[in-house]
Amino acid sequence: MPLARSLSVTSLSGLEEWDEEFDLEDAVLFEIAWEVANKVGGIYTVIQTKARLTSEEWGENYFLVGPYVESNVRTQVELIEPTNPALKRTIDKMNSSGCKVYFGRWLIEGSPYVVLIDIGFTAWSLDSGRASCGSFVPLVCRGLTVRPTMRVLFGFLTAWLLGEFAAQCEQPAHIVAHFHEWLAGLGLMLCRQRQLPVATIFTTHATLLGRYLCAGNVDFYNNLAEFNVDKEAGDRQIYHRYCLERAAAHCAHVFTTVSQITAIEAEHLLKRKPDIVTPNGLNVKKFSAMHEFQNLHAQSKSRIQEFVRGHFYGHLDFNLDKCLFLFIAGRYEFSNKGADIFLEALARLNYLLRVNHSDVTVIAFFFMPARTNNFNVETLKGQAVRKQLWDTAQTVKERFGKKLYESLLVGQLPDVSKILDKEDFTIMKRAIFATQRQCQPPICTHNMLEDSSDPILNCVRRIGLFNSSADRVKIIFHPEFLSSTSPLLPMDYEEFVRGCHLGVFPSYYEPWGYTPAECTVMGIPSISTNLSGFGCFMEEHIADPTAYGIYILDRRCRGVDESCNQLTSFLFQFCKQSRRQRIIQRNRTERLSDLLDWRYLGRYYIAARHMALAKAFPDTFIYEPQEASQTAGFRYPRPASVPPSPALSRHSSPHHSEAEDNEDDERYDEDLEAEKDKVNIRQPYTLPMKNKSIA
Ligand code: G6P
Ligand code: 1S3
Repeated sequence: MPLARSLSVTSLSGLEEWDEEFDLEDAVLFEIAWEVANKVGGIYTVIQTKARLTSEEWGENYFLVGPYVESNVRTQVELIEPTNPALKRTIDKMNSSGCKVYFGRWLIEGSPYVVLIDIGFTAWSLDSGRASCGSFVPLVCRGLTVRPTMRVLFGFLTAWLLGEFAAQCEQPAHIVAHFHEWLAGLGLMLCRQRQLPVATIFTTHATLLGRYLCAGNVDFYNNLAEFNVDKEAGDRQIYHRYCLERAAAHCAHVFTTVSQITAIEAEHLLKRKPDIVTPNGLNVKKFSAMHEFQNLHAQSKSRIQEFVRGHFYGHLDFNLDKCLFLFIAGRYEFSNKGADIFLEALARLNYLLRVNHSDVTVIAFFFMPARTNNFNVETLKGQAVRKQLWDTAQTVKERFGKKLYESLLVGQLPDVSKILDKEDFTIMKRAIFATQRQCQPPICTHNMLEDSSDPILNCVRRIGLFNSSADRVKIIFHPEFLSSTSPLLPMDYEEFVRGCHLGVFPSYYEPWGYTPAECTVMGIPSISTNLSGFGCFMEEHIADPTAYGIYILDRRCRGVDESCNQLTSFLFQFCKQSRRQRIIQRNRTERLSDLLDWRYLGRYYIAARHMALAKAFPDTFIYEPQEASQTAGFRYPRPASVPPSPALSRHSSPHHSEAEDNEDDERYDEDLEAEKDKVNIRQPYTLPMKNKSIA
């Protein structure tokens, strides 16, 4: 389905003005990123989740451009012949000049077309003199196969692709090229330098310098205006990459970032204020019944409980039914992602739970990939012991069942004192003996290559949380992303998140932060910060975020110790909730998912494209600035019933019945739905592009 735009035509001779919508068949959208069909981090999620909506909007005229990675293509892409004649000619021409460019459908929702460039082959081809793309690729790339050169080549080849495509179009085409992150930035710069007829957009998902400065213990946000950016980049040996990023931001017709906080950062570090903020959305799955996601929580939780039974074998002296599962996940940037203050807050929480004689046990999972040489023996043994106990129980149960059956057959009730014989007891005793263990349950599930310098392990050593019986807070560090094929914890990430009680993401540097957003759409409460794009976005759109299970930690105006105390207090309050309060809170969290759906957030991308078209083709398109303000957001009101906090909740009041609570919630639900309909939050947003009046 091609893009529709409204054509507003005014005759100079005084003829009537009319508006007409027609198919804009000559407009083509290319979205270019290193993470197209290539999972590295969050940009993959942006592109993958947005694909359905963008495909619906641009239909056959939407192409994603990324690097060809054979292992990814084998599992995710169906290679086909290019459907667009101009693109087919472009790819043929590039291939006959020594490149390897593939075309296919990415097998994700929306099945978008992908153009994948084999950078390695092109590098080899250049090196061996087989490629005839000399004018496109600088000499500096030849003979080099290091990673930065790959990215430089990627930029060159994308610019070549776009230039060739423009030349191959029979009619002058209106091309929009949306580049993500500095890795693709060189392509954008070349498009401008060669004056290609392309409307360019550059989105930065984090600034290179920002990430480096924050990781280096700098008081980043209070000194944003003070940094000597060139010097700082040079000192950190990222000068060339930083220049690419800064130049791409300046060359783009439209420059965007994923959040307001990164917009401020970009203004100071890249010296360009973004034209529009394009927040990240998700492809939200809706269940027909509210309780379905609650059931999924219960199912996944029981799988996590199984794992915990194995991991803590011999030390299962806590009540699993009163056990809360917390987790943090993401790129292993210890302080940027807030793993440092999370650990410190866990130590303080442990103290609070102990002195208050709480019967709650907290298990905090850390999923941050680090270098390992596989699972450790003790961890694997835990699951084997658990399985053996299960098998033993099944064997005894069968023997017991058989005796019971035989007794009933002869019309007698079994003699309960004899139904388990000596052999049964021997089997059971042997199984119990196997659960004895000399050491504490392990903190880390893997053998770490850099065990002695690992920041999480060192912090655990310092705070002394070693999974001992007395500790109310236990820690499990799984230095690898989850996978449903893992022999240890065979769950995928989504399944695991659903089974947890709280996601904890106290990041210091987090341009957006998909992890808390993913929790939200699954109805799992989370802690984020007012330094993360997600946290600020939620603060702006929700009257009382905490009531919805969106805890936003203040890391702007408080020192580290104060923030840590606030985090401890969030965690402690959470531990004091009853099961019923947690269920109510999860329902509320899940209601926020419309806000994070691309159907709502896609509008910012649309506005960015319109802006770029109007800047690149000013004779043809107009951008009306109110488009950006039309994107102004919806604000969730404070829930009708009080927040499910133990201190404030009416649930503890004897006068407030469960039926009253339910009524409150139903009334609130209806009001909220009516409010959402007013701003049309659930429908895909479409805003036709306007073109200039034609005489
Ligand atoms: C869901 C299920 C309930 C279950 C509850 C446990 O709501 O539908 O049957 O009791 O989860 O909640 P909890 O917060 O204790 O894991
Ligand atoms: C970046 O990935 P990261 O985890 O390195 O891009 C993500 C997608 O825009 C964003 O969510 C995240 O905050 C950034 O940090």
